[in-house]
Amino acid sequence: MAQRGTTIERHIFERQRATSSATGELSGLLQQIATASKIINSKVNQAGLADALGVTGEVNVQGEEVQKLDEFANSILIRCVEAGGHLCCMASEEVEELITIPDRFTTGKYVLMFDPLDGSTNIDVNISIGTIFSVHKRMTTGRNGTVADCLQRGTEQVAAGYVIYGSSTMFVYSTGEGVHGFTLDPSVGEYFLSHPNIQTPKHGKTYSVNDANCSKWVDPLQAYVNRLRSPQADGSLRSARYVGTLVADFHRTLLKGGIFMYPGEKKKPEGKLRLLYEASPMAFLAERAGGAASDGKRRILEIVPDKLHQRTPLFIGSAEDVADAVRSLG
Ligand code: AFP
Repeated sequence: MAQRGTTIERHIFERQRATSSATGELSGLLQQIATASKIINSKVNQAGLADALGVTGEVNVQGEEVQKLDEFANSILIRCVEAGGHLCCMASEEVEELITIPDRFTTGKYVLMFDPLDGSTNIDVNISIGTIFSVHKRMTTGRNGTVADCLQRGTEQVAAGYVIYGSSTMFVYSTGEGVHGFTLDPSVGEYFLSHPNIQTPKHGKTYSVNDANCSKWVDPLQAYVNRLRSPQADGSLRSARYVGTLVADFHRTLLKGGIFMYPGEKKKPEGKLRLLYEASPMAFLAERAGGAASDGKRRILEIVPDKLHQRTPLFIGSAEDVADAVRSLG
């Protein structure tokens, strides 16, 4: 087991050495994502000074205003990984179509999907934001990957992770064996292992949901959330916490337990969050840490996507709390 203080590069390399079939391609890709995150972090840290706040005037594929930092993070991520020779294609929450690898670079066996800057509405008010990523092995052959390579079940992910630009910057990832968290030491510009083998408690006292949407939910969901607001059998009360950045709400839930949910609504049963860039990578991490993730009926990781920007309801966190939510929804 890696020691606290191990650099992320060494950690990735040691995991590669422990896997006899590893070629180093996934390790190379993860290191490039880590490098991109440091560049994004540096921009996020000086956002108010560097004229990086505010909107670009464009609207993205999700119908949301594109922030300058969204656009910056998206292009830095693409630039850092496209030349590595590890990828056959990419998909980003910010880009409508599949992102191909330019002809001047070689292609590889992996597919990368990402949300370059999660929590955009929190950028201008200095609240935690993040980057989320998910890696699959390609299914098709040929030089370029296709949309079919992206539309795989979450169970097929070979790696997933996120970066949280918070009170400190952390890189949290899993290649399937354990979930490991690294904290960026800004004085050295390096991530060091600070949270080895994260385990989510089976049950937690916090629930996290955008409460203002309550009237839009189906009755069983309203009844369930009402129960969370009420004293528990032993008289204790839960705590409500909601940042409005999935990365931040998930990070807290991963470490402390409890449940985060972004449910569907009566008129919008598919919910808001994107399966491929948000729910699926977080579900991979939650399960690897002993937690669970459901859309209310099925495991998130078992959903077969049918389009790149598909949305899904999400209930994620402590295994017992997610099971309780699913039971309550009937
Ligand atoms: P962006 O990545 O477009 O900023 O969306 C943030 C987000 O998808 C997710 O991070 C939050 O959990 C959720 O939206 C917050 O949504 P509400 O503002 O509707 O609560």
